[in-house]
Amino acid sequence: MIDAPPIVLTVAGSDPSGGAGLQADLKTIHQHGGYGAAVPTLLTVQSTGGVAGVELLSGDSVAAQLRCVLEDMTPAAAKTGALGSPAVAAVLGSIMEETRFPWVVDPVWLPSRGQPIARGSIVEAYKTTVIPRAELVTPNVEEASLLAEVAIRSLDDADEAAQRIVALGARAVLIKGGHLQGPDQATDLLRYDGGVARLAANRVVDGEFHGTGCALSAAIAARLAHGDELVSAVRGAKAWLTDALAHAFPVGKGAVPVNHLWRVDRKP
Ligand code: PXL
Repeated sequence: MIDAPPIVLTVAGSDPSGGAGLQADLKTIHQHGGYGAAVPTLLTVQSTGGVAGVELLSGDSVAAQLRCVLEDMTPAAAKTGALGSPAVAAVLGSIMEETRFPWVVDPVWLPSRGQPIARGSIVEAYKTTVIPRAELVTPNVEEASLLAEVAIRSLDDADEAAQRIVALGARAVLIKGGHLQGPDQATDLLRYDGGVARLAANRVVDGEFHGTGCALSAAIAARLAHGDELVSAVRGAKAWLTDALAHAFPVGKGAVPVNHLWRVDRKP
């Protein structure tokens, strides 16, 4: 027998077309040299054309899956994707409290195409349950704006929103993909440990892509699992995602998924 690679857990929804959700997370974790464990929270009916239906799992089901896996193995890091309901957010939040490894929380409730993938007061649930226990939260501008209750039109607004999300208890926040300095310039804003970093966003790669948020948060979790510091995990994951988008290929009639199998250049 050989030594196990770091275990990376994803708690997320299923995307049967393989571009987003836990399918994307598992491919990303594997590609980063981790062992992926995956707890589904919901099933989508989905193609590359978008989400056509959603079936949520209960809080009890997600809690039972998580407890069973966590009694057996200890992840080095975890990420969350779509949770689907305040009930799932609540059980996840209390289980996160019992763990000692870092959690990357990617807040997800609206896919770019198709139906919402959450019901009930999901924004409030994120704020009170999982965000306070997160190592890193990775909202896009719209999600950050709802979580922080701040209209975001500038990088200063984004920083205000990030500080409010940190005030909820998260250690760090990455606000992604804002075109806050004009259409040609995109900057991601990372607030952590009282500091702020403005990260040049991914070089714009032409195309309509699917699953970028899932791949980014899974890549960050995998890098944390390997022992990377937060800022270098974020920078490394962004660089990998840019290349994975530049080397994406169509698989269906709709949006093009991230090329999760793109090679990882990880400097330890
Ligand atoms: O990309 C966000 C996302 C996350 N998780 C699942 C999804 C989507 C978007 O469609 O379906 C399961």
